[in-house]
Amino acid sequence: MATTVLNVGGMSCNHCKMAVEKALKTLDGVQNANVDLDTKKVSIEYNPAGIDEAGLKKVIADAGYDV
Ligand SMILES: [Cu+2]
Repeated sequence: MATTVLNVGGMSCNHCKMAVEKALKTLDGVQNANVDLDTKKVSIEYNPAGIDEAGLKKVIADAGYDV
């Protein structure tokens, strides 16, 4: 497993937190995703064999947030 922390813009409330976490967790390669609204960061545990950081960013962008 690898862990990465990404800065995500546009998250303002608990709904945003849930939306970003849910979008990430639906991915096969993602083990866990946790948004910190105070710092606007999401830490993601993922399997690098299943998805790369570019793929993670794409999913966040597709959910409507700036990454
Ligand atoms: Cu929100």
